[in-house]
Amino acid sequence: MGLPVTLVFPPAADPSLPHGALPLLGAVLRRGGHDEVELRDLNLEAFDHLLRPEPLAAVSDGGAAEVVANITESRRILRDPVDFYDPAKLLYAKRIFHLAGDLITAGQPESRFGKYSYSQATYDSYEEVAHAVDTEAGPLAGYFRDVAVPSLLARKPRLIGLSVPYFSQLIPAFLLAEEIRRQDPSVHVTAGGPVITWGREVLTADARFGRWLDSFLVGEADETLLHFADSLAGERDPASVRNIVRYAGGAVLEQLDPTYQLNLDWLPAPDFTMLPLKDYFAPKRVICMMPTRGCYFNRCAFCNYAFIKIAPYRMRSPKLIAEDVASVVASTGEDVFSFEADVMLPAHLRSLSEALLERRTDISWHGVARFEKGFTPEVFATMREAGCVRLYMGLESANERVLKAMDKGTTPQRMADILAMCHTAGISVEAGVFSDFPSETAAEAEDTYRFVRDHRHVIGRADAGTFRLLKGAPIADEPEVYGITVKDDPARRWYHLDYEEDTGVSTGLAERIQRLYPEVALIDVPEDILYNARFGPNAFRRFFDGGGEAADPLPAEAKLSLAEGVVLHRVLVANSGAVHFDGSESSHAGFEKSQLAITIALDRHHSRVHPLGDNEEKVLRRLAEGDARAGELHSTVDTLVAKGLVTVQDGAGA
Ligand code: B12
Ligand code: SF4
Repeated sequence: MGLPVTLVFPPAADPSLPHGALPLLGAVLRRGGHDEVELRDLNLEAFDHLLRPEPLAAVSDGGAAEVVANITESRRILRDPVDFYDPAKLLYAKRIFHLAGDLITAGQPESRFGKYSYSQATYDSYEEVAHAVDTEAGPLAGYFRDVAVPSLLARKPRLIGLSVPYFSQLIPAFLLAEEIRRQDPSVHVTAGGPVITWGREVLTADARFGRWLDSFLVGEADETLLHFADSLAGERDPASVRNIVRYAGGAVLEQLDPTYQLNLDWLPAPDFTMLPLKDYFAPKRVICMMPTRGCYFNRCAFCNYAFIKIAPYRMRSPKLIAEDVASVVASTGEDVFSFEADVMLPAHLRSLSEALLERRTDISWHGVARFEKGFTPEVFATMREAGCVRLYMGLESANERVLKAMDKGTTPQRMADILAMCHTAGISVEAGVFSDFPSETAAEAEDTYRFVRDHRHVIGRADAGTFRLLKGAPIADEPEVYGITVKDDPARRWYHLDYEEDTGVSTGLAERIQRLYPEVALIDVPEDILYNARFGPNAFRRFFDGGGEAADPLPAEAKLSLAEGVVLHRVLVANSGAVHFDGSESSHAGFEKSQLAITIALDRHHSRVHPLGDNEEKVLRRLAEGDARAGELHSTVDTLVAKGLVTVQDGAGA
């Protein structure tokens, strides 16, 4: 019996996979005697509800006919076990999906509904959050009011817990809480997750946040949420619940315990059957589990990763992880996993692999590691044998001085060696890279660009971004060491900090690296994992690379047009992973100001994404607007014809 609890994952995040927190917290609560726990992925439900022909047609002014006409087919492709693996179809469906997200928020410049984006509002104070909730409700307002909240409340939960790992969920979480309060003020609303933990100072400084929340939990909350549910059920003294902050009677009551850490072996296996797995927008769901928590290195100057500053690095016993995997496979039939922890030691990746091999789990998995000296070809071979198909590694920079300044604890040579080892073992690598670290020069950024370009055959995907100063990162705690002046009081900022820099330049490195991996604008990490699991390392690189044969130069009179199936898009990719098409850069001045802008040509028929240089873009835009002759345009036309983006019209020409 216990307490009727509903745990909610609010929009907006990736609707292709379940986040790991709810199935774990749900299993903990059930084991603790709260049988009536329900999990609701309102992110998935919102995508499913809003990105349909009817709601889209209602907001379309006719200019978006392609989106309305193709959304049903795109939804089908994303879930289809055959068509999903056809890159041309997947690209098309993803593009329509992104455009539909833009369309549903058309006319509301402050919001964009998409994976990892919703409101652009800042949220460093109660006033800012209240302003966003009052003025930027967008399409979620009606959806929460008429559909989501009535169905949440139908079960009469006494506790609703909001899970907030992504910033793109923050304003929607407050909007949702507002609506829950309006429809039933007696339900206790709590929240947790990395974003809530990062914001604890802002949240505790102002009792008015009690407008939305009755409480929130800080840090890892598996055991503490259970204790809190017990206390609401009258089975535990509320004063004994650790790491909870409560809003009561106009006051804020903190019960923080900075020494708290959980023994990971205490946890049950996550229960993914509590979510409607078949409804996600993917033919298979990547199952996220965290075998370790925290970071054993914990030094990188720029990093404030989730909870690494709160609790130390720990690993769950490999045998138990293998049992968890086996139980998820048996109960769901899923066989692609993501062991995406904050980071894992080479020795732990090896012991996890050995446990999986011993348990004979037949899965493919993605993991995360550092460019660490403990890696050897044997470790990678064991990992590959145990199903590892992909790793995320923070490369950040390939310049010795910048790496030292970041205290990254690795070298370009070690990176090159480890990339080669992964390649030999058959493991694809996604490399995180960012530019504009304070003091970085253009020449140093150039080293990184060359490194990535020259290792493109062993880097399957690059996650390129620009430096942002984050609260809690070592560089923010010792700014003078790095030649920066922090302009904000960190206690009054939720996450980002403004700063001034003595030296350093904006290098444009991230955009240039993005051009080496144009597919990143359309293909998200979970799809990349599924493709690697199915087709082997660097799957998208192999599909998208190529281009046509060298062609003879065209006569000046040749009449040209865009090849069939080619569309051009200005794409903005934010550090958060959000993607917007054809937007005006200035309209994203808020949270996403560090976005990269490139123009891509999407060639549906040959399933390719081409990045365009300035000249190529000019020529193609001109062709898209009407016909033109080769002689009128630049010499770039020959290259574009060779790439298959431009065709010479039949019967025309010299
Ligand atoms: C797995 C993972 C992914 C996976 C899957 C994501 C998913 N939808 O599930 C993948 C690889 C796809 C992914 C991608 C990205 N991710 Co990610 N990801 C993670 C990671 C490493 C683990 C998440 C997880 O499964 N945790 C396991 C659960 C059990 O832990 P948890 O969510 O923290 O939950 C615990 C507590 O927070 C709390 N809790 C959680 N919910 C609730 C609810 C209540 C009511 C309560 C009381 C408590 C509570 O209790 C739980 C148990 O202790 C986190 C880092 C982290 N340590 O959380 C980053 C993280 C969530 N990702 C992050 C980011 C930024 C990204 C990217 C957007 C990065 C990028 N720029 O590309 C990309 C998106 C890529 C793309 N373009 O597609 C950030 C999010 C913060 C932000 N800035 O918005 C995080 C926090 C990493 C970080 N920087 O610290 N990610
Ligand atoms: S960037 Fe990775 S290795 Fe460095 S401190 Fe953060 S989590 Fe640890």
